[in-house]
Amino acid sequence: MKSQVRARANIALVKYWGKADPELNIPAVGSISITLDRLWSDTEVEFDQALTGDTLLLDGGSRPEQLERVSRSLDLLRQRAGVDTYARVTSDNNFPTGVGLASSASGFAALTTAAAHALQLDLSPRELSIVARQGSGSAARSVFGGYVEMYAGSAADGRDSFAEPLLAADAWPLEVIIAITGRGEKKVGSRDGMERSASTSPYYPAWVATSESDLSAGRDAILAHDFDALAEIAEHSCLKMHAAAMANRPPLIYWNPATVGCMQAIAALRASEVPVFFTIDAGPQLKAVCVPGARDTVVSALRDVPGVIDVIVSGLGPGVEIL
Ligand code: 2P0
Repeated sequence: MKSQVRARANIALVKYWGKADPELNIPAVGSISITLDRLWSDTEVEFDQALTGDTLLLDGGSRPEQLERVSRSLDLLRQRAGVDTYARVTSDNNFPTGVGLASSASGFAALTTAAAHALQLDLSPRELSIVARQGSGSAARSVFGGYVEMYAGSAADGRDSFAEPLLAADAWPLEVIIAITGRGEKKVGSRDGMERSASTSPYYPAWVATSESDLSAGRDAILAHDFDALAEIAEHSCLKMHAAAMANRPPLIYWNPATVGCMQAIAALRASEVPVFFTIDAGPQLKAVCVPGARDTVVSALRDVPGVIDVIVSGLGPGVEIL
């Protein structure tokens, strides 16, 4: 009744922002991501009849505010297995939590896979993705490695809202350089931020209305290994998502001055024909995506931006692994 799983973080190149069904956590738009090899969550789940409730140890500390969400994911799998035993969950991230580095993606993908394995449920990767989605939308993508597409789906019960592989990591081995520009946990999480966009941002309807064409452009660029086309659509999707959030009431700005400095550094590199583009999630870190030959140039340009605290380099990685 015990299993340990490693799941990697992913970053979206065509972004998820907004929900069609907050209860079942069905996204309003599809998304396309890459799974990273250097950022992961190692999560152990042990079902134990001696427990009187689920317990959670995250990065060595108890996080009572996260426990309810974890228990809800465990409940989905307990129902399938027909058991009501509580579980001890221990999860460690090898990167900072809650700063816009997709810890909920790797965390819920690892939690779902470990719990299903511990309960000896024989779920397909697609079923795992559906269950992971209900913990965190982006977690549905971290079940898989390489380039991944998440479908919003249209079924009311969410059965067609899952991720699947689009292209293997080694078919087009891009690299990601993450510029850390702030270490504090964000004040407004993506869940609250996207719900506020849906209810208050005048740009949210346009965000949803243009998502299908962005997904199609992103998918085509990846399948054709067309770096310039991917750069264009990824930066557009990122800036459009942030524009929608900035127009929330109250406004939501995830960037700091160093985030903008990094964006300008990446724009300057691309103007001098270095194959690199940026994306930014619900936090101040900038993620630069480049071809392997441009890595050192990009690392050094980002290190020179005032306010950059650290730089993490990653390749593309695999999906969930049972340890
Ligand atoms: C993404 N983000 O596509 C977008 C871009 C953040 C910005 O997916 O509410 O933590 O748990 O489904 O998955 C982060 O949102 O949100 C996210 P929930 P999640 O990567």
